[in-house]
Amino acid sequence: MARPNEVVAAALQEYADLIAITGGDAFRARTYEKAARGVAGHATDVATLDLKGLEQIPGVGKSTAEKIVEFLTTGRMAALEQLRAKVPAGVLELIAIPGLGPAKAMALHRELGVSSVDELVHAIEAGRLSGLRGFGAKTAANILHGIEVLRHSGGRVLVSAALEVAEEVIAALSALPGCEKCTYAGSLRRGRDSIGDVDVLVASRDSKPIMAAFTELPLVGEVIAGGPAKTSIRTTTGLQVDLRVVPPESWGAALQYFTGSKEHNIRVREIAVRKGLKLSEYGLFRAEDDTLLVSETEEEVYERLGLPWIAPTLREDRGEVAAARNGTLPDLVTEADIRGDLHTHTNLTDGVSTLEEMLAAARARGYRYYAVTDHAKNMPMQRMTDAKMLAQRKKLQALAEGGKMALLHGSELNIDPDGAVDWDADFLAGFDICVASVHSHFTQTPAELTERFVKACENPYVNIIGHPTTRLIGRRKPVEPDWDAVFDAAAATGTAMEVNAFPDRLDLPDELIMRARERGVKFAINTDAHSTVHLDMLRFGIAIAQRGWLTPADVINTWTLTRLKAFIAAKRRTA
Ligand code: DGT
Ligand code: CA
Ligand code: CA
Ligand code: ZN
Repeated sequence: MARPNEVVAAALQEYADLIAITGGDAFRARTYEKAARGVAGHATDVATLDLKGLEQIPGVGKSTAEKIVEFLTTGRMAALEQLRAKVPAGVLELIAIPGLGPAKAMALHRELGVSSVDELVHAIEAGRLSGLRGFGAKTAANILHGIEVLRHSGGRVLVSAALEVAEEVIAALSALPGCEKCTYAGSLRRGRDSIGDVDVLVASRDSKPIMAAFTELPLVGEVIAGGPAKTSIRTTTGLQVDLRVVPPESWGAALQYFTGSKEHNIRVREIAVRKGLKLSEYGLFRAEDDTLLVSETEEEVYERLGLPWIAPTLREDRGEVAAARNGTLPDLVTEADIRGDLHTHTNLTDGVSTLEEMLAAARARGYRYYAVTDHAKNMPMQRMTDAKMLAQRKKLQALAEGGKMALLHGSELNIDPDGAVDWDADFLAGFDICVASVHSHFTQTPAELTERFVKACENPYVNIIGHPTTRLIGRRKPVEPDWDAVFDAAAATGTAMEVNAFPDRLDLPDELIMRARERGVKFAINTDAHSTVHLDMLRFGIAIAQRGWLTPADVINTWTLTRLKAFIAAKRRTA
């Protein structure tokens, strides 16, 4: 199962949505929404907390804590069930459409009887929205666009959600007596930014009990297909999981085959054919007499083809097979190379953990340095002021005293439509490091966006462009400036591009990382953590960075503090 915190947070979020949809008190809805965020971001498993412990969670008051206890002990939340009974399931589906809030969803249901996404499309196409107050032609077009974005995700899920399911399946199957090895393959092993289905591989002499146990797992919603070699299920949340059981001696070949990508496999098979060999999920064979040569480990399979082992994150047929043959595979950046996180938040703005909690979590990861970069003042929702920023800096400097982990005081600046940022040079000069991000005006023309990013890069105090494309996977499309021009400006000015590790961002995406790297850009792999638990999302950013062929030399937060400071100082000298 998902972490109890996630399950509880989802219930509270649904409760907040239902309050809003049913026209309840907006303030109450926000209270539960805040509580959901607090619970999701809380480091302690909520199932281990009592009422008092729960009330310590940011955003959780007494009545929310009572609901959580009720939910954890009975599996139900009476208040939630009551509201659920009032709202058709399809209406909840409507608010998943980007740009359609609870109020509009409820109006559509009340006025037009719309209770599913399909019905909404029909209503728009039939022009039935035009009579509704607050639903002009532009709104209808926006809604259609939102539905398109939603559907474009094509049933793919975030890598974090897929990993959670995979880990639960693997933990259960690994505990079975006949299971010799168990791991995930497919796009999840390759670290893609979205996952179609989860592929799990088991090595065992007897597949039957493994398949049987698999179909009995609590997360199974339905069994799609079952057989001795492959069984597919759909989880209760709709994600497909394919399980293949192979004999232990075929493990390497099977893992290689089911890791893919298909395009990589085709390229590798071509090499086999040229050498008079045959490669399949069962092994590497001599073509003339079908003698099995190797298949126990992936390394053997690649070696027998005259290749070094190729990291799964590179297996996309983007030149990795040629690089392997020439001995020019990149020395990929790993989680162990990262010396510090350079984009993080606290509860001074929209984070849920305190500064002290974030620092403790960063120290526990063994970081040498750590930047606190709360939101800057031009984002009205965050209520940031100069005084608050300066007070935080003072506090940070006191906390840094004598500690082994260096602390950098920074901010996540907002790049305004013209490319300017929140503060003037004098104030900016007081920061140790600045991230600058686009948080508004996503619909500018490509030319306007290009100019905006280039100008931000030219600011001597902007060190990192945060989540550059601003995409939210499955929810918001990336912005599209002339990236080559932006990357050239970044390289020329000594501005790093972020690889934001948050699973719904993963931004820059891998193709753009490759393009930027070719133009000499440096990168920072950051979590954008809003809670202590988010610091662990670094792994997803590392996978995307590897898919972009990044080495430690390309990534400024693998560097020593001295070198990082020199990078920042060099840019400031242009001021
Ligand atoms: P996904 O699930 O859409 O995120 O992407 P994958 O790569 O996990 O694709 P999936 O689940 O259809 O198949 C897993 C792996 O199995 C795939 O990466 C390579 C291998 N595979 C599947 N079908 C074929 C095929 O027809 N030919 C070859 N060469 N490999 C295949
Ligand atoms: Ca898959
Ligand atoms: Ca599959
Ligand atoms: Zn941001």
